[in-house]
Amino acid sequence: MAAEPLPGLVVALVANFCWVQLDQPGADGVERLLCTRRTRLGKSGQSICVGDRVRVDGIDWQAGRGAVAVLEPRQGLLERPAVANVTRVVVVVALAEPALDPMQLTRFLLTAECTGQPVLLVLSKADCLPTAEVEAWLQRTAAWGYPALAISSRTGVGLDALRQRLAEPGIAVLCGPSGVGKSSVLNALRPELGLRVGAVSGRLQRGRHTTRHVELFALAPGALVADTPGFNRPQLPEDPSLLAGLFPELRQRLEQQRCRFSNCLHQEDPGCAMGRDWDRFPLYSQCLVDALAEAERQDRSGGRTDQPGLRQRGSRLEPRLDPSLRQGSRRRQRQELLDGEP
Ligand SMILES: Nc1nc2c(ncn2[C@@H]2O[C@H](COP(=O)(O)OP(=O)(O)OP(=O)(O)O)[C@@H](O)[C@H]2O)c(=O)[nH]1
Ligand SMILES: [Mg+2]
Ligand SMILES: [Zn+2]
Repeated sequence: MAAEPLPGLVVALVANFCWVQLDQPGADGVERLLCTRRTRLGKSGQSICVGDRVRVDGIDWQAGRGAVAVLEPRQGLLERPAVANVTRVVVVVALAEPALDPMQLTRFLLTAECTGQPVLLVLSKADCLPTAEVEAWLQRTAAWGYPALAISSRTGVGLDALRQRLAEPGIAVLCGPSGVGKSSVLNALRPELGLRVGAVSGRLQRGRHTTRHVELFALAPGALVADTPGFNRPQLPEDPSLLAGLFPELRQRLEQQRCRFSNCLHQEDPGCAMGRDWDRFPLYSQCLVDALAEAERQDRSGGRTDQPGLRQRGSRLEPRLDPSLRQGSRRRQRQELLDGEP
């Protein structure tokens, strides 16, 4: 009997299988099926992610098994941790144990911004830091454009506010370094989940990579939250010229005021509307240098074909100028003669 494939949501991946939560329970109230992937999905080059909408057929209700027959188009993708159809990215970093590292936090915020979805910043383990220091971090990150929530899974501080945000319909993803308390906060919000948590250890109080898989949990009707494995160093976007658009404070300033050159990289260039008088300027500059170095490395290994339109000079990046634009800047021409560059 060839029934219509049934719609559902991929809630977890396990080796070559995935767990699919059916939109409508089937025979005997079965809600979840362990599914194999059909080869034709593989041939079209598409790999299934948690958060994907799929259709399942070949169902054996008694064994609770089926096969993914159709992968529906995606709205958006968080690349790492891989989650499809994300509607909110919740970046979680600890205020202490492990200590908050502004560069690491910035890299997480950048991957979150890449999705184009709303980003919520959560500062965890508020019980580990004096209130004044927590307040200072809240003010600092608010100036970056992130009105953050300070929470503690231990004392319960901030959990009601977070619960409210996570109860909005859609798919929210908790992401951040290992050991910051992502699984702990889900346990605090829904104790029956009983997720595994692991103590931090070592001089840097690093986490132990306790969570191994991405998994979606329901916090309210229609509101799903993904717990994800922590990691330390998110990749930067492939195209370095996209970086500026991923810093909300830069984005906001540039909406009001324009730089002299439309391809300005905001590195203290003359006529730059941003200048250097903003907190994350050094972090932004470092990201730009790192992103370019990565792009060049990819270029050399033949990993990419597009040119980012930037070049490195010492520790600075400059746009590769269109020759017609170059004539506009005598100073730059002179400088280039001095540098021995074309
Ligand atoms: N003091 C304090 N400790 C906390 C808090 N939340 C979590 N912890 C502790 O931090 C450690 C790590 O917690 P986890 O929830 O496993 O962290 P995680 O972010 O899920 O880590 P990974 O799964 O490795 O990515 C555990 O020992 C928790 O008890 C908190 O609010 N305050
Ligand atoms: Mg965890
Ligand atoms: Zn500028």
